Order: sequence, then C-alpha cells, then structure tokens
Amino acid sequence: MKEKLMESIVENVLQGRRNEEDEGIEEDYTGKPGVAELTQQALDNGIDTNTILLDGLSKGMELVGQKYETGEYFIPDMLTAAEAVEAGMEVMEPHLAGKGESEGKGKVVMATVEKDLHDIGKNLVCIMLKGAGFSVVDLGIDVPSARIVEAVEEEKAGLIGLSALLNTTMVNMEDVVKELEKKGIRDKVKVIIGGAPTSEDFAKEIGADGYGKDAFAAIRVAEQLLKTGGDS
Ligand code: B12
Repeated sequence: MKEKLMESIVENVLQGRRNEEDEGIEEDYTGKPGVAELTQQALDNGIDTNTILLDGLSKGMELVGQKYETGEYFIPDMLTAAEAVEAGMEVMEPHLAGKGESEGKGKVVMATVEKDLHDIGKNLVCIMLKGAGFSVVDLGIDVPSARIVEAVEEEKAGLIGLSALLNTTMVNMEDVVKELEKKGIRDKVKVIIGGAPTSEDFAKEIGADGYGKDAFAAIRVAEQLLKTGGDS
C-alpha cells in the first residue's frame, strides 16, 4: 500500500497533476486522483509525513529535474510539476506545522536569495523546520539581502536560512553575510545555506555558519547552531 501510494504520487508529480481535475502531460488522467488526493490518502493510511515528503513529493521533483536535464521535459513541464508538489505540500502542512511548536526551538527567517525564483526546496525546509518546533518566517523568493537583514532585526530571529538553485544567484548569499556585518549584527544571528549548487565548502567560503544538503540536514544544523549560541 505504502509503496504503491508513493509511486502514484511520483507519477502524478511527473504528470504535473495537482488534483483529479488535471489532465496530465501525457494522457487524459482526468478524474483519477492527483497529488493532493493521493497525499490525503497517504495521510489517512497513517503513512508518516517524512516518507510522503521524501519518497513521494521530493522524489517526483528529482525525476522531473533529470527529465529536464535530458531534454525530455521543458520549463512549462517543470512548472506544472512544481505546482503539483505545492498542492501536496498544502495538504501536508497542517500535519507538520506546530508538531513540536511548544518546544520553541527558536525563530528562523527563510528566503530564496535575490534573482532566484526556485522555492520548492525552501518550502520543504520551512515545513520541516516548523514540524521540528522552530518558528519560521518565510520571506519568499527573489528577496534582496537588505530585506532579509531587516526581517531578522524586526523578528529578532536567531537564524537565517538561505536558498539558491542557480550558480548565478548563490553569490547573493555572501551579500547577506556582508549586510549583517555592515549593520553590526553578524554575531547576533547564525546563517545556514542550502540548494543544489551550494556546499559545505561554499558555506565556509562566504562566512556562513552551516550548510544543509536536504531538509533533514537543515533541522540538524539549525538545532546545533541555536543550541550553541544563537539569539533565540
Ligand atoms: C523546478 C525547477 C524550476 C522551476 C521552479 C519552480 C519553483 N516554484 O521552485 C522553474 C520552471 C520556475 C525554473 C526556472 C529556472 N530554472 Co530551474 N530547475 C528546477 C528543477 C527541475 C528542480 C528544482 C527543485 O525544485 N528541486 C526539488 C527540491 C526539493 O530540491 P532542492 O531545491 O535542491 O532543495 C533541497 C536541498 O537543496 C535543500 N535546500 C534547499 N534550500 C535550502 C535552504 C537551506 C537553508 C537548507 C539548509 C537546505 C536547503 O533542501 C531541499 C529539500 O531537501 C532544477 C533541476 C534540479 N535537478 O534541481 C532546475 C534548475 C535548478 N533550474 C535551472 C535553470 C537554469 C533555470 C532557469 C534559468 C531556466 C531558464 N532558462 O529560464 C530558470 C531560472 C528562474 C530564476 N530566476 O530562478 C538549472 C540551474 C543550473 C545552475 N546550477 O545554475 C537547474 C539545475 C536545471 C538544469 N540542470 O539546467 N526552474
């Protein structure tokens, strides 16, 4: 049951089907459950949220990436697949958010850096951090460094999470670190980064405090950094 449902979620992400009303890329699937309905079915069957995120939604998006790289999929296909993943995440969110909120592990400001529109990974990280008991302020996509730093001051956040998926935008992460230094608050907040082109080495190079390969690593690194001296 579990494997079958996860396979169906992957298939429907690949078909870009948010729900039963969508046709799908290859053939007329209309009327069959889409990602939203399948995610609900998985939850109703007691399948844990991490499995749905990893073996369903994320795996589907990974395959979409591969198909884009081999020229089988084009940008509109990626977009419809991204919308299908979003539909599944919406169904998941109430089951994740606040799961451990009372623990109040600290406040995180999350953003995709300037000129970068990719947000699926960031949204996953937001959902997982919330589920793990952090309070998350999501600034969205294409966020200028100054706005990120302003939000940290307003929200008195102890951690910033930055996402970038493009070689051309990952450099904007360093701007955020510089902006924090300029404002004299670099020592008040920890910075973690993530997204496919980034790495542990890159994090060190730009003066960030941590790097997370995926949403699970994001939780681990956030917990570690806030325990060892974040502000909240
Ligand atoms: C979906 C997608 C899009 C969608 C985005 C929709 C959306 N709402 O996000 C659309 C169609 C808009 C798009 C546009 C473009 N894209 Co695009 N896109 C992708 C694709 C297929 C998947 C990305 C994704 O969602 N992955 C799934 C998520 C779950 O994974 P993830 O983002 O890596 O996130 C995980 C980790 O990285 C980590 N993580 C992420 N953020 C953070 C943050 C923190 C703090 C931490 C700790 C961890 C963390 O945790 C996440 C969960 O596990 C990738 C291919 C790929 N293989 O990655 C290309 C890709 C990223 N895109 C690419 C390109 C070139 C573009 C365009 C320039 C195309 C064009 N010519 O217009 C534009 C740029 C638009 C812009 N200015 O940003 C290239 C980038 C190459 C590069 N390295 O520079 C890729 C790699 C495709 C390719 N091989 O060419 N894209």
